[in-house]
Amino acid sequence: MFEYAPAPESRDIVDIKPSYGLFINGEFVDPKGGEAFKSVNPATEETLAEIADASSEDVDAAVAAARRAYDTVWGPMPGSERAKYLYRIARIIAERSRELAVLESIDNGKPIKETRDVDLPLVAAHFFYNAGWADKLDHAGFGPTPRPLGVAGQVIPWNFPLLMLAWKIAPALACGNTVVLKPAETTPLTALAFAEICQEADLPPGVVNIVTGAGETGRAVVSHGDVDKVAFTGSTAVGRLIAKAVAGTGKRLSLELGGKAANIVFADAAIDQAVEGIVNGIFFNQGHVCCAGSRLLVEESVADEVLTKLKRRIGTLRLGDPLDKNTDIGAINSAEQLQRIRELTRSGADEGANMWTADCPLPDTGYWFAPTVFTDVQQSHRIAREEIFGPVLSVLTFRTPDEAITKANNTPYGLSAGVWTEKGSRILWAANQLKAGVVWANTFNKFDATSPFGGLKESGYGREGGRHGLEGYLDV
Ligand code: TXE
Repeated sequence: MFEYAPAPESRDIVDIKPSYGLFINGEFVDPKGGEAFKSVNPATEETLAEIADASSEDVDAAVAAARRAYDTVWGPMPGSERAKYLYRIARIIAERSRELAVLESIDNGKPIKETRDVDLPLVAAHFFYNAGWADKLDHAGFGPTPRPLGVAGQVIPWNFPLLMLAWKIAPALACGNTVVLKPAETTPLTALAFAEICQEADLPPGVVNIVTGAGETGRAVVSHGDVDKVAFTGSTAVGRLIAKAVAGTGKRLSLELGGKAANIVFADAAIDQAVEGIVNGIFFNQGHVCCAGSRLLVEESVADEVLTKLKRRIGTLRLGDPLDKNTDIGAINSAEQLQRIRELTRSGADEGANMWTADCPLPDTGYWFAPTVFTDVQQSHRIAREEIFGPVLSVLTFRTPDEAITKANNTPYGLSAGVWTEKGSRILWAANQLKAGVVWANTFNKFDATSPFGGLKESGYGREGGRHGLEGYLDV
């Protein structure tokens, strides 16, 4: 570990209330059953706030508010008017981004460096970008008279809480839909801050409704009879349940599920650059990333060099207080997720892979996991097949480009992949061979509001972001 002077971001700039209600029809209301759960800071295990636990009755009220707003205000509103609200929301997010970044880091455990430089700029960008579409839908080749779908029921995960909200809400509103969104139970605070932003922007009541709760609340949202479109990001297991619940109902569905991305390093790659990309690919956001480069496929002739440099680089990563601006690796989001990571990591060692862990002290309280690299990994090992969703890299080698592609595609998932090579022709060849929704070349984990993102195979279907992201919220 490096010695360094801590540079903590101020926690005082956020105002966390002791308890939060549900955001329905433009105001915060108590849940009908009076139930609540706690949101916990994963870096300290302190309770941050009591959060309302929405029952199916509360979800009914939220959907009714969304329907009313759709029928009377938002659906009939000209796109140019909707755009003004979205621009206003985008501007408020940009103005409050420091505060929102701190709140996200406290609730999620991710480093402030990431919430400040990645999450929040992208959140604002998605609102600005989609605001720009709202008045152009009739003239942009979507087909004759594009129309909104109605009420969208959206369920999101905890790894990028506010960014997943932006991916879902911004295009839905731009197209004229209204929304009932359920944030993940471990990270509700920035969605509730977003509800306040909707109030600040004078968004008409009912256009956005936020219902907090766990899987039961999510189930009530996606199976509600008056929801026209379901959008889900989360585990493949829950994605399957939702696909079954929606089957035969006529609802539109988009699913963004798990991944097990291959990050392929060819011998001719710029190795130092590739090492940075491998680190970013798997340790960004503690590896809580659906498109994380969790399988490193490295050409045998450079494997030793890559691994030596990689371990040296990992040794310089700073793990600790998410609010410290020097921190590279923050806290694992929950005790449950830490348990999952530990269990899968144990299986790697049990199945015969060689485990290396960075020599970095872990704080005494909170949920932490040191950066870990497995070598001698076989394709049949669970750590090569299952999504770990933590800072754990599985390394496999290959000898020929064909072998690299075969191994990369040997997974039920198909969300993303990376290719490191100085040969342009090989990049294009590999991009065509890889069964993945996104293929990065000489970079990894790059996101942009203008680009579509989404998976193949068990990683789901539908695209979010870019022009394609709007198609999921339009009918023609
Ligand atoms: O996900 P869940 P969990 C993967 C990752 C992780 C694993 C488990 O591998 O280790 O999933 O994480 C809501 N009907 N990903 O348990 O349960 C839930 O309340 C409707 C990958 O946290 O899928 C939350 O809001 N909704 C992933 C959301 O679904 C339901 C991101 C996601 O939780 C529901 C997260 C139900 N029956 C986890 N049950 C990615 N693709 O980025 C739960 N939910």
